[in-house]
Amino acid sequence: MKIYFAGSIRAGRDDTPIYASLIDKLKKYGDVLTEHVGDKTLLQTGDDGPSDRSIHTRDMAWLQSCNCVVAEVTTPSLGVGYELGWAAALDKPVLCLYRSATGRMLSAMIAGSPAISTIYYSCVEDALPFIEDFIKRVAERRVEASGT
Ligand code: 6K6
Repeated sequence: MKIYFAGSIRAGRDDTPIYASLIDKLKKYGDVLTEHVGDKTLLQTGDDGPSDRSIHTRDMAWLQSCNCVVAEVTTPSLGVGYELGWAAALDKPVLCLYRSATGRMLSAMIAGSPAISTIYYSCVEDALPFIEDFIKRVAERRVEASGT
């Protein structure tokens, strides 16, 4: 199972510990292609990595090859929104995780998308049963698609 995890980078890194914890849990189910999203050394302003074009090319290839997308969307991010739009267009199963306690409201384009499942949670432990259920449904869909 190839899992694409999405979370804010240039839109702010305050939630990095939550991304790291979610990625750690997701690794139980397969390969997380975007483990770097939870890397606390990857800073919002960091510009010493690959070019933006190569980041886009690599991430789009991962998005196309993945079996599902899990996104932490509490910090609103243009890059994550872009990835979610592509994931929906590519017919990837998508799970969004949103911490409603922040007082902000999630974009209607995410919360209202029929192609995206959204769960509202307060801590990672609360989200785990929903993640497990989502991954189980993705695995079942893969089995059905392979005809076995
Ligand atoms: C590193 C430090 C500052 O900017 C960078 C760029 N590095 C990136 N490396 C890998 N993936 C990235 C990078 N920038 C954006 N992404 C992708 O977009 C990730 O998959 C995230 O899910 C999403 C974050 O978008 P922004 O708009 O918050 O950066």
